[in-house]
Amino acid sequence: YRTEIGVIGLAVMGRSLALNMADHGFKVGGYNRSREVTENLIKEYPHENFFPFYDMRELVESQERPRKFLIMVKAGRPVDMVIEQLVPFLDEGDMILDGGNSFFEDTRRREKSLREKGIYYFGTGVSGGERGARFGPSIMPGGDREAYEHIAPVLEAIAAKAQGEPCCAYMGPDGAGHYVKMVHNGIEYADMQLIAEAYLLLKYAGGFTNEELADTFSAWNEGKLKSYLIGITADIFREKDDFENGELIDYILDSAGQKGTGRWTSLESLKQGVNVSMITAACNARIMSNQIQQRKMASELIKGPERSGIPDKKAFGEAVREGLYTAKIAAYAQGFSLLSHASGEYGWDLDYGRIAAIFRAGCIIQAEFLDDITRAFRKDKELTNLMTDSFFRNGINNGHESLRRILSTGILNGIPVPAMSQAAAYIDAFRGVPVGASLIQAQRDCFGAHTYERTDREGIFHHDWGQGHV
Ligand code: NBP
Repeated sequence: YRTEIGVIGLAVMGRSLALNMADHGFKVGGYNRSREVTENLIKEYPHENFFPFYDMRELVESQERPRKFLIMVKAGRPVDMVIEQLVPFLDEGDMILDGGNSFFEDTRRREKSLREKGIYYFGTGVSGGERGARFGPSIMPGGDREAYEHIAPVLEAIAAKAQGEPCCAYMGPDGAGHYVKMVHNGIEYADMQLIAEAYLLLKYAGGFTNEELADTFSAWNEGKLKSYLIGITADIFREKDDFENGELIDYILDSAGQKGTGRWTSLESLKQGVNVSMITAACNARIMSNQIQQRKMASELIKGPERSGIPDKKAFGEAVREGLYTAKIAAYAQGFSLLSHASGEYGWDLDYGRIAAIFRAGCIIQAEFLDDITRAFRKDKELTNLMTDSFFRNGINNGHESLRRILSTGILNGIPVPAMSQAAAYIDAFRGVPVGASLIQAQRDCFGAHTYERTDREGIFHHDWGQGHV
């Protein structure tokens, strides 16, 4: 036999992962539906450990047993098509890993149907984009616990390393890996939106120039906000434009794309009954950003407030930093409570400390902050919301006033700050202040006899409101 693992789908991600495995000494067979892709790959990136195949059966026959395949094709129907083509050539005990961004319900279905055929299926979240895949991504595999031992050596070898530990760990059965990847992406949406709002506040309320923004974000990247996203943001503000004077950021159309994993997280959270309002706000912010024509037209019709200047730029910058950090705690609290709820719902027994630990390198949300999350979950395995951990509780207690102050500045200046606003609303509802539900219960009982409970006595009550008929 010539190969130890086969990669099916050699576009950007499949190619990068295949070469990463080959670099680590694994003999990799590669197959792509269109043969030119494979031909170009061996021409551009020849590697002694990479073997091209143009026939799926030959790819299968080249491998030692149990065979292992990593499918890296477009999520959805293409994954089912590849499985249909591959499975007839496989034997019991062989393994298929789907490394794409598949929807976890699809993964649960595929895992179940392949398990009935004796084939192990791993829904494997991979984060870090092309560069991560090539030189060390964060990897979230879910599937059969025992069979995982067969794929662990290759996945852990190619994964990013944080303080020497691989950023890859067994997540749980069936869809657990893809679920964690989905929530990772949801958190990434919220994280990016919060940074964008900090940018808007500094620029339009604080009057920061691109150079000042770059310096501010660089300084932030030395402290508790230190992360991949803050680092690239600092560099983005310094990037000169190729065509015009000044920095590229000022020439990029104000309309953001999305591929759907943030939206999945949001839809799933409603199904689970978990509040991830900041992830939803981030999805909505992108949706609003896409309405370019309407925004242009409405800018002449709908008035905004006069902008007032900020007297002390330095103090404002500091408040934005604190507010951003506080909102970030709320975003992660939301993401991890969704994981916690889903773990119970689907019977996954997720290890949140471990999940935060594998996000520390390789992926887009990698940050110092994740060490604190791991510490919180290691300290208290029953922790249901990060905001109750003493470290994060202090963070919120110290930073909430800054968050409130910058939010008011934003709103008074007509700057949209939807994710930060949701952070404040989430923190306030969470800390137990009245949320208006008593009135809602009264209305429900009034128009629909839905009953209500009381604060002063046990039981279910219905009041004859006398005016409930519509
Ligand atoms: P794409 O998502 O662009 O998919 C292209 C690959 O899918 C090509 O190899 C293509 O073959 C193959 N393919 C398609 Br389309 N339909 C097929 C079919 N019916 N049968 C067989 N092969 C088929 O590739 P990518 O950007 O490398 O991403 C791969 C996966 O990784 C996706 O699920 C993506 O969401 C996920 N992901 C991407 C990133 C990223 O940064 N790009 C990060 C993390 C995860 P062809 O060459 O013959 O058309």
